[in-house]
Amino acid sequence: MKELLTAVLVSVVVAVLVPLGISAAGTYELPPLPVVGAKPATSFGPGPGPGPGPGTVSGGTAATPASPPPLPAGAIVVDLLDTLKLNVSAASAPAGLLVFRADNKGAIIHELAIVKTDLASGSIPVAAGKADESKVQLAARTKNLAGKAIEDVKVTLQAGKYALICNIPAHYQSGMHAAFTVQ
Ligand SMILES: [Cu+2]
Repeated sequence: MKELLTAVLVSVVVAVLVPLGISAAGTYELPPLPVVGAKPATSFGPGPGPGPGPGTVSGGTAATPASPPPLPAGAIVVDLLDTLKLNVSAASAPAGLLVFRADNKGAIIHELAIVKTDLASGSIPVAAGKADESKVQLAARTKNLAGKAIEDVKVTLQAGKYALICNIPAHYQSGMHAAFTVQ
């Protein structure tokens, strides 16, 4: 009688515990924890969207800050776009120390090169798919900027005619240039 009672008790205990994930052997399987306040991992580099297109070059800057660094006072903002266009916030500036913010709004790699030339911005001779920089005077340039990356370039420019270009292969020819005058 006592043995029967024990058997019944064990059965009852097992019947109660097993559905809770507790085996008769006493091991306890953790149910999946509810994830509270989980945030997607901070992602760096190209986000969702169109993948790398033609002309993508490996390398470039890696990490992208979650929020852009403060815009330096008087900075000239140059938006670099995957449409292979380049938008400049000003067409001219007084001679002296200037700050250009190259802001890659796209997903593919771009750069900004500031070159001094009397040629129209779109008339620099092209060699091997790039503007021939031996035909102009390079004043400053950014690193290759990965998608969403930003770089501020400080450069002292004398008065004259300049061109702002992205010289990633094929980008210049496709329209990534703008005239800029320093007065
Ligand atoms: Cu470009």
